[in-house]
Amino acid sequence: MNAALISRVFLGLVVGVMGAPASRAETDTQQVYQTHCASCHGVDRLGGAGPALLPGNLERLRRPDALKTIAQGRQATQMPAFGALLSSQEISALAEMIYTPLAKTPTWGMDEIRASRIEHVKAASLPNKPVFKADLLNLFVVVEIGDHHATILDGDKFEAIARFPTRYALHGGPKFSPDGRYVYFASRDGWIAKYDIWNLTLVAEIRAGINARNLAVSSDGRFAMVANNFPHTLVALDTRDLSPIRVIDVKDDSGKSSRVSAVYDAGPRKSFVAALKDIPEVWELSYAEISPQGSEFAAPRRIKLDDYLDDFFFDPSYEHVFGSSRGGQGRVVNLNSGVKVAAVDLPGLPHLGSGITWNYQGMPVMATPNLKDGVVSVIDMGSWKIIKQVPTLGPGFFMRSHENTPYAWVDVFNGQKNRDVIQILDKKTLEIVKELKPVPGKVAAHTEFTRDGKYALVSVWENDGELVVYNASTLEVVKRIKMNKPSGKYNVFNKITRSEGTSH
Ligand code: DHE
Repeated sequence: MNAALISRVFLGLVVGVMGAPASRAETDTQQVYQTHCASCHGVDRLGGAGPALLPGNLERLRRPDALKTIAQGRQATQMPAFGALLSSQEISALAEMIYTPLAKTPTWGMDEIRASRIEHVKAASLPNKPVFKADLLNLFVVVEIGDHHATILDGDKFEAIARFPTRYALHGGPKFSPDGRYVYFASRDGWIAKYDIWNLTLVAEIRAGINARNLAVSSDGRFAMVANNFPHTLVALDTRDLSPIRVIDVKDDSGKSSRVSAVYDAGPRKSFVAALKDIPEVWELSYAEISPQGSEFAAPRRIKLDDYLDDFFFDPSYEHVFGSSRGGQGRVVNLNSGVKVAAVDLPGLPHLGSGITWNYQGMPVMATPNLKDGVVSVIDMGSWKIIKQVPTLGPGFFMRSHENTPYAWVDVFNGQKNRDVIQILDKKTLEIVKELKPVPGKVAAHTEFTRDGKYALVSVWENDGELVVYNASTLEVVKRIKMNKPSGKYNVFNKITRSEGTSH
């Protein structure tokens, strides 16, 4: 953050605190914060080298864990232990403070976004030849959320080519440029990074929001679009150097603003499609034309709906979006006409974003795991009728398959029991045919296939975790690679070709 911005935000903080007279204890806690925390987390708690310490950004950190982190630090990060420096009362007061909203709502518009950009190296100055030997289309990017790193993995040898630090708490799938050379990451704190895989080099970073959901990269590779929870904006970036192009306020006709649940690239339509949490609309932002006036994304197309849709699945042509309202009925909307064409009653909380497709008895079907119920729903994409509810051992997050494999792999780690199991669904019979336990007693999650579909990689989602490589036909383990809470893994070929078995 630049000096002017720091002093402006600090002034805002002081005024905010003065606006509502602070108690002695609050003032003391502010002082403790400024002395020990501000240099990394920002004087304003908006983040810096360390993550933002705001209630919205900390939703996923339980308070007891926050106390523990302050007292004991975080292994393999720059977060030191304060247990010897601060009393337990001071630590509790700090924890209380970081879960309290700021007195003044912070601003994060074009000026702040532009000022945050760091160009580590000019992308064009880097050689157009990889600095290592491997099948460039069979690489994996593996996100390790235990210590906030990413690994570039050779998908033939299953060996790490590089491992590098990322921003705190990446979320959503990293996105690739169409040739697979660059990968773009988004962190929950709104940091977007561009990494050159061929040169194993971080190119640029920019903070597009204070609390982001995900990013999408256009199928022509020119633009990135960032979905923000806070502020209520979509932010368009130029992928060459991540410079910001436009900040789009997300509002309905009455001026009510909305969090953006996620944004997706609808490649065949040459547009981005955004899911909105608080207004019943779907937004489409076209990148079909290069505008000489630079007016890209100035006028999103707004499709008005009769309900909120915030989790999306697209059919392969991107003509239809199947959305769920997280608890309500699923709806299929034709993106050309903007008209709802079907309603689908799914139990629990379907995780449509993890849906996959295949051909079942001559018809294209999609299948989705369920965050709340132990079920995988298989749906005919012609009639949008449910073909089968396949019971699983518990609620799951992700499912994956590949054109060259007869099975879909389903995790079930979102419940209390059986979190160490991966279930294997036969795509022909729609029956579960096998259960795998990569490491008994340890959480198993998120599968991804090699480019040829011959091997499946599963995460053991623990700090002393591993990536377990299975032969996708025999279901035997062929290799185990130690990793620090590996979460998603992304195969370059499967992603850039939009394989039917992987999320997009
Ligand atoms: Fe995710 C993708 C939403 C919690 C790990 N998650 C996505 C996407 C959405 C989404 C909309 C698709 C965007 C994309 O890939 O570009 N996730 C949500 C939620 O609403 C939810 C339930 C609550 C929240 O706090 O945001 C949620 N997600 C989680 C987790 O708790 C997970 C398991 C751990 C974490 O890191 O936060 C998690 N989400 C992931 C991963 C992907 C993802 C690994 C990418 C999956 C992929 O294979 O493409």
